Amino acid sequence: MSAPNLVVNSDRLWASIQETAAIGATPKGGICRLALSDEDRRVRDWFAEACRACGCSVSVDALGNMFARRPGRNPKLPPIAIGSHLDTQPTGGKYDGIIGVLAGLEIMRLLDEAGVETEAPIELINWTNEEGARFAPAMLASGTFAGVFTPDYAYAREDRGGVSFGSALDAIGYRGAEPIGHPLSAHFELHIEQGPILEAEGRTIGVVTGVQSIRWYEATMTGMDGHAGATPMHLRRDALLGVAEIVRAVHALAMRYAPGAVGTVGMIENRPNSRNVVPGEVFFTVDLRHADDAVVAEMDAAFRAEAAAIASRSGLTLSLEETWRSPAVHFDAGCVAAVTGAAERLGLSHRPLVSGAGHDSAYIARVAPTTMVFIPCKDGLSHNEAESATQADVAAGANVLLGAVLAFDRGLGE
Ligand code: HGY
Ligand code: MN
Ligand code: MN
Repeated sequence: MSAPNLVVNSDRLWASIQETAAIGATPKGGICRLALSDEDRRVRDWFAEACRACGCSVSVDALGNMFARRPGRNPKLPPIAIGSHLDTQPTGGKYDGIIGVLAGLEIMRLLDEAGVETEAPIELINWTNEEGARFAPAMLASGTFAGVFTPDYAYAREDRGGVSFGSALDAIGYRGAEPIGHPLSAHFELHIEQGPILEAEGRTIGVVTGVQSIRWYEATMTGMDGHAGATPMHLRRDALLGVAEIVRAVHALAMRYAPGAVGTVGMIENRPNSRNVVPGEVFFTVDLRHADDAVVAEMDAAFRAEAAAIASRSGLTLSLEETWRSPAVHFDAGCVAAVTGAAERLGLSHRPLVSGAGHDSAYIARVAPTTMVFIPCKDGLSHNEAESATQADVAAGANVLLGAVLAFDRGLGE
């Protein structure tokens, strides 16, 4: 049966978002569901059961990526994928990644109820470790699926407690039997914008044309531990003072390339972190981004020079390593057109957007025609427990996702 004018069940989708938000809920109304944690295991178990309950077969690959597949008329066609992630930041919100997976679940439920037969199989994917909060880099499992990383590299990533990705995957029982990587006809992802543009312009849908360029660094600044009371100021080699200067330098660098550039020092581990010891060693991270790879390369060179100068004039030693580079991504014009057409058919206000945040789609775009659908989030806030979106916008995004997937599917059948 072809797809009549299907509309997602907004209340059911909203209820699933609120139900899963209880897994890893934080007192401030957010979620802490770090990749491969026990909370991640619990939401994965919930997800697998919900997918099976609406007629999907569920498989797991060797990196824990979960695939819920609904058969189509033509089994020779690779599945059209709807993907995103269920892992969160330590103080994450209820919508980042989650609405992409649960809107896909709602679409599976709807197609099952309506007895719709698509041309291609439809495959709903929960990508492991999108956030990179516990195991760097971000998008590690989708990147391995796309051939960017090797499985051994992924398994060897360690969290700050020295636990490896591979051992954490085994600990939650999600090292699946499926090989990593299989053909996809397309990949569509619904996500909150995580920025202020759609809300500021009063638009409901962002038609995502690409993802900006990202570079991550890990660094250690080394000085000398000293007594906070007995060490005169001119004799100190205060590693934290040096890092404080680097924090300001990263901010100033991004401001020089603003408004398109951003720069963040997100992690700082101060050692020995004792109130009466001059810090002798500080671990920290840097995240630089811009839509243009060439600008990020310029920022990289400037950052390295300024950080080295700060260390040298402060009598400190800096070790700096680039740990991740995700080049700017341009999404598939056919997929972008499918999203634009779906938004227009639904009479929803929309505009093209380049994503400031990284997403699994950025890597899957290397192996399948890919694009994303954005909806607004309140005040553009994300990676924050106060992250919020409206039920109406989530439903609108899910209906655009549905319309784009079905339009792409019809195209495969022609
Ligand atoms: O880092 C990012 O942009 C994404 O949230 N993982
Ligand atoms: Mn996300
Ligand atoms: Mn995120």
